[in-house]
Amino acid sequence: MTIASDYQNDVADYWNAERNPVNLRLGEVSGLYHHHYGIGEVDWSVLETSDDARREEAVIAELHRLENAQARLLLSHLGDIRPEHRLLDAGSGRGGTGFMAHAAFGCRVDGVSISRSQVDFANDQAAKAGVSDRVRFHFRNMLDTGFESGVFRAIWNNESTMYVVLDDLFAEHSRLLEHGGRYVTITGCYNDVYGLPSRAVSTINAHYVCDIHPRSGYFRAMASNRLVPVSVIDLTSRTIPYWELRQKSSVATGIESTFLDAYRDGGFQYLLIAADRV
Ligand code: GPP
Ligand code: MG
Repeated sequence: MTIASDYQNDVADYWNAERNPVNLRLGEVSGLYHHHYGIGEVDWSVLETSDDARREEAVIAELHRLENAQARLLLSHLGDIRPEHRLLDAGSGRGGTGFMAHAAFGCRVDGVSISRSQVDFANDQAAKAGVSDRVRFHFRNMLDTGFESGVFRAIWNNESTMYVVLDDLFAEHSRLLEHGGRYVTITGCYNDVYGLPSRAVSTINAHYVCDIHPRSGYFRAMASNRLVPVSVIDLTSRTIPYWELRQKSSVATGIESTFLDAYRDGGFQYLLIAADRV
């Protein structure tokens, strides 16, 4: 059974209905549709374009460029990936990171999502790009994928860990990864050195029907599941410019100031964690 709880059903309902211009308009720029945020310096000159329609287009292209940069950074931490390796995108959305992985490494990529609309959308994109034999999306649960043990060289979660219990997730990843394989996540987490999460974190949880984990929860669950961190990068300062531009854009959704407040007060962090399966 792919959807195993009322909560997962609520999550699937959200993503089956989701049509935010901030995702669809950005996706139309290059045909890569992402469900994650961006990193890197903003080219603020996009706001100076005098023609309204052209300015809007330039801002959207700039946000898309920053989201691509985020996915590229994640992929650069997967290690030495060769065409014979297999990769898994856990919580694959409309497929953006998976298509970039296939383009970068030439290997087979599988993605799983509990949203049927997302799976269908991503498989349509694969067909359009003529890569359906190498990039496949499945209506499956990342906690119980049904794939054979030890077949993946690398697995990632690009902003999808906040929908699951980390111990359950990492137990499944640990089963699926070959010995010496690599796991990478980019995620938002609350800084539990300060104690419990702020109201901003609760607002983000309510907005996306998710449950943001404390930072320490990642390392605890990895240690329990044979995943040894090899890189931890705090991307908070590198994602703030993306949110500042997004806030000024026509595709803002209303959650922008909440992210900016949460990141600026130090209670919430945008992290990349890479770990080896030992
Ligand atoms: C959504 O991406 C990402 C999440 C719901 C995960 C939450 C991430 C955190 C860092 C807390 P999206 O591209 O669908 O969102 P939006 O529609 O806001 O662009
Ligand atoms: Mg988005």
